[in-house]
Amino acid sequence: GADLASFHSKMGGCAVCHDTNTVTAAAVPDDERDLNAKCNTCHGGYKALAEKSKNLPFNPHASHLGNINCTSCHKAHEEPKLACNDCHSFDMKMPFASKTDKSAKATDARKAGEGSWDERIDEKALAAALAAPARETVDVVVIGAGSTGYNAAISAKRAGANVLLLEKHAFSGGNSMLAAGGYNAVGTKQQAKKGVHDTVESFIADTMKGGRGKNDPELVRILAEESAAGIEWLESLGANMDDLKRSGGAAHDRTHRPADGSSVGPHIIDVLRAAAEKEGVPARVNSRVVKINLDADHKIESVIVHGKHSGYYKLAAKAVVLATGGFGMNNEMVSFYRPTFKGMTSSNNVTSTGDGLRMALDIGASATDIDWVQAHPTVGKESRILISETVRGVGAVMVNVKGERFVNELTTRDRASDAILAQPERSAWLVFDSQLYKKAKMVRGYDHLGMLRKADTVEGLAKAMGADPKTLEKTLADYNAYRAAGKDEAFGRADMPLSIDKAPFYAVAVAPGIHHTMGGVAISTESEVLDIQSRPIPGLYAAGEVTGGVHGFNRLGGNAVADTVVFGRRAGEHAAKYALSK
Ligand code: MEZ
Repeated sequence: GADLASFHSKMGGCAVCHDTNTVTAAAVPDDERDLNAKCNTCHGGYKALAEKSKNLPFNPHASHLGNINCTSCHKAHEEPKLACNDCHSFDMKMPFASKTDKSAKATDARKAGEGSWDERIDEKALAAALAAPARETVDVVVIGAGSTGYNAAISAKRAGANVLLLEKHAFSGGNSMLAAGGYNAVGTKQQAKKGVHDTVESFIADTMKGGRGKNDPELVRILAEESAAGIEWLESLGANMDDLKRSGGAAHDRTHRPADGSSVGPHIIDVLRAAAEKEGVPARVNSRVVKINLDADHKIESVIVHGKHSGYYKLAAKAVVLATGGFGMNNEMVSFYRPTFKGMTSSNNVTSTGDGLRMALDIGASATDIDWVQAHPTVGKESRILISETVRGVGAVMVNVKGERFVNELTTRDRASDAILAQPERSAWLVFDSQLYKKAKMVRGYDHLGMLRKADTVEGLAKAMGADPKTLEKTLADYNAYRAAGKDEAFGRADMPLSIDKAPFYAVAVAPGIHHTMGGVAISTESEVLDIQSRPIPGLYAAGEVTGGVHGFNRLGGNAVADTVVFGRRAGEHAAKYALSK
């Protein structure tokens, strides 16, 4: 058939791509790095490819996914897969798509909110792997290569452990890859430079208030106290977190982001991928953990991995760190735990399916706050693209279909989402002008994706939105006047950084979408996973969105990335300490 493998084999057989001694599928490592290196030998690296494809309508080699394996999309023996279409719907013909399925869109586009990761388990192969001896042994296995997993793995390695980082997807990054906003931290040099008088107590108070007081106060204190050290750690690995802004529910500017205005998630994932590589932390992709095994004393003994090429195998480990993220893309779990959100779109990566949570519950972990699911108020209407809180933070207002503001744009997400869902059309518009367009780089991305309406006058914009021009003109005039007077008389918005009066004017349609699952496994302050009697399961650690307790009823914007770094590092360090003591 006309696939990539047949094309290459005409140039000299299987050895063109595979080492001659590893031509069988079973001998191909799941991380496909050697294959990728072969691609690069002939085609150049990622940057060279981005240059070559720069004239395509969307440059697939310059996406926020960063430097991923070529084989993530160009699948030699299978149909190609445009990874972008996990979230987008680009109608782009991939080389070597079959005759019946010319566009990658048809293969990959997923309907809004349709958790579609195939997690079926081959029970026979699983039983065989369980019965067989371990194929490999390490001190610490970290499951999930998002920000939490990378932070845990690098920390465990630095603590002296032999570590393996496993990722079920074809490339690492997880949900962190989609984090747009920033990282909340208090006591940083960035805050000092800007003259922000923030305190740990204020961070804690905001987080507890945002979480409706349901958070675990000890975990919140750790998040706040270690937040600045987390920024320094990322900087020491090569990150830039120099831009500072305010997110919803925060009393101070404490959300740190890259100075060039780019999204925080792809930036830190790039940095963490490179750091892991440099420090010798192997990140094995295409490797899904399907089961965690305890020994007779209820201690961690091993995991069963389903490798794309290597099949089911046992990996012995003294400690496991769960860094598998939440379940926002698993419709079944969302419908069960939060029935009112059934079928709602989601801003999450396709990897957020709750598999880590289910594996932990299967071995006796206790769940906490499990029914608390967050809808982000501003996901692009009828899409899966998050319109970052940064857009409101930097200065956009939110109006209904008539063109009227109806909520404080910087209130907490649950309140903003409820306010939108109370509008008859259950959606809203974010409105801003050319000043914001220049300041918030991500907005240019939304423009590139065709999500913005644009006009030279407010009247023209209102018409493009289907709103009443006079109403929208009055709304913006009132807002600009409140800003000039330093007081939002209508909704008490505290921070109004920009006026909205410099043409051209823009609007983007938004509606709430599932964004974060606050509940998860219960953990101790040392990131140990607790059983139903609140005792640690020896050797099992967890951090990030798979855990519950840090965010309470509602997570504040910017606290998730902080969570991944602060608790990811803690989980890695404690797991290594435990493993090395055994
Ligand atoms: O922390 C988040 O979820 C966040 C800041 C999201 C966003 O709107 O950008």
